[in-house]
Amino acid sequence: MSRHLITSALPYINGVKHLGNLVGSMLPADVYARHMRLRGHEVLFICATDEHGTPAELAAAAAGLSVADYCAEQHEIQADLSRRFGLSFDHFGRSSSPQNAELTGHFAEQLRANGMVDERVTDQVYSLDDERFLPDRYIIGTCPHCGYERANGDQCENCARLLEPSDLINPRSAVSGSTRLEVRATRHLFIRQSLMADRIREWIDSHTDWPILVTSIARNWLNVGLEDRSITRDLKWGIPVGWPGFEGKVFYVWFDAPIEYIGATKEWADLDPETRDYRSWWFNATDVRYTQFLGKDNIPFHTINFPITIMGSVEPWKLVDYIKGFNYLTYYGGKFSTSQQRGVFMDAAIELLPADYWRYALLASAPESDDTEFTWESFALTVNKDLAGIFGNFVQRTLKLTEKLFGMTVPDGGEPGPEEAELAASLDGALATYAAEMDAMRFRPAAFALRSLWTLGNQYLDRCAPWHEKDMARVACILRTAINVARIEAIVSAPFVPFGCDRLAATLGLDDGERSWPGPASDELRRLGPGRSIQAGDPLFPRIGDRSTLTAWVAEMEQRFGGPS
Ligand code: B3M
Ligand code: ZN
Repeated sequence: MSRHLITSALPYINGVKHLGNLVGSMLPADVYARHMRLRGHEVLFICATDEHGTPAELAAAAAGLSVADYCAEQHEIQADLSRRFGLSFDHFGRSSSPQNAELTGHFAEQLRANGMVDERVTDQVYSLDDERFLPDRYIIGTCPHCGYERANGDQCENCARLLEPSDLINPRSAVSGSTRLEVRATRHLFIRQSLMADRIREWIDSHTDWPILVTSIARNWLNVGLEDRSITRDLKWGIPVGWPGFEGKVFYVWFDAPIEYIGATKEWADLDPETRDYRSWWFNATDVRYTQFLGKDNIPFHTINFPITIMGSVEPWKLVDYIKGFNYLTYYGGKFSTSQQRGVFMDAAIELLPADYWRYALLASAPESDDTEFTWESFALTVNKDLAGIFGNFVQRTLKLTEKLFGMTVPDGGEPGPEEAELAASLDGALATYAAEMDAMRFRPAAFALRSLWTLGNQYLDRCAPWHEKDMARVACILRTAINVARIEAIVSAPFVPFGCDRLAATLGLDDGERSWPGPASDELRRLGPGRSIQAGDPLFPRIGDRSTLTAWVAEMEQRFGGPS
């Protein structure tokens, strides 16, 4: 047994996340956490809402709430959705917590003491009517290159040219539309990233097992050269810097957000200080293996910026051991878009269909080696073929026939023969393949391996055809064996489809001790012995539509959520 710290990228607070966010970090992290627990490891699975920054302020203003109230409300909404999707965080924290403020302050102090930060005065646009400095993105005006009237201060969305706010013609505030802007000098802290470039490169090179997606993005950034970056902002909402000369300034959201991985662990520990110690997971924690899950846009912050914070502290805080990065899930080839309401968001998804359907179907085509496309049709086909047609169907056939012939008990009779020996050997092989893919966090192949394992149950039933068998002792042996296959499936499928597996476990009357990772299949196939009572259950995974209505269902979903464009 070893200790595994697992974090998912922290979902930003400004609204419900879409399926791309879910499959790109939180969901695979959950499947891995559940798998590692199942294999008997000690797991701490941490996530939190990322609550600082201008987008939170603007979303709060749009909602007519104070930022604190807005964040509190949105945190609850996201926490509730996480639960409904079965995300088994040990703690779902908030980057606005006092714990994170304290740790962020600590890291900043350490960086300063070690000569890693300095102070610089920069010119920035101040809006007199908004009474605030405006980040480049919140200054809009006419593009000097193409004449587009809503170009942002950092880039023109129309011609894609990079801009400085001073390039804009007729600049105005994106917050209020005010044109009363002026340039003011303001003091900020800069982290001297260039000092760490060689160490970061060495550290990345030392991780030869990391996905190419992760190392290639990190190396691109290193090759361009690390610039010193400001880690403070002139905002009201955020973690106050609190140093003389920095009154009214807060840390930049991307400085404190990754520190919240540690902050959230401390939040968790503070809930039960007698038994929990956050430092045992983070400080001098050489016995801990730390794995991060994140989308590709977050890779630079996790391979460069956050490690620089850690290394620059010159304290033995834990660096990540393995980064599982994901490409994008696209919606009919395009981007999921919150503003255009294109694509599927977690709240709508969970109203529509059970969490297990999303969990399995999304991971079965996880964007691991490339971007992948979500379409309603392929989603429904995956659910209907794999979950309903293979796993659910096997369980249903087994239980129905058992009920009909023997009542709701595991039937007595017949010793296992060559068919059962062959089944056991196939199961051992399939379990080993599945476990290896899960250990390696290769989720698409893992889903494929799981489906192959499910198929073995169906093949066994088809081959033995208990419905044609005259010898009732033989029928009893077949159904008893099949019930035990269902038990194995209920155990090992739980990381993907936890809700269905809980229902199946209840149907089979399994207690927790009977839900641990299976040993050799020849033993496991005898675990639920004759006479034990089981319950009838509803179909585990009802199909989406039937053959005649599926096309109409797909059309309806495309109509409602946007479809091929
Ligand atoms: N909140 C993801 C995003 O909003 C960002 C991740 C933070 S991880 C420390 O794109
Ligand atoms: Zn332009």
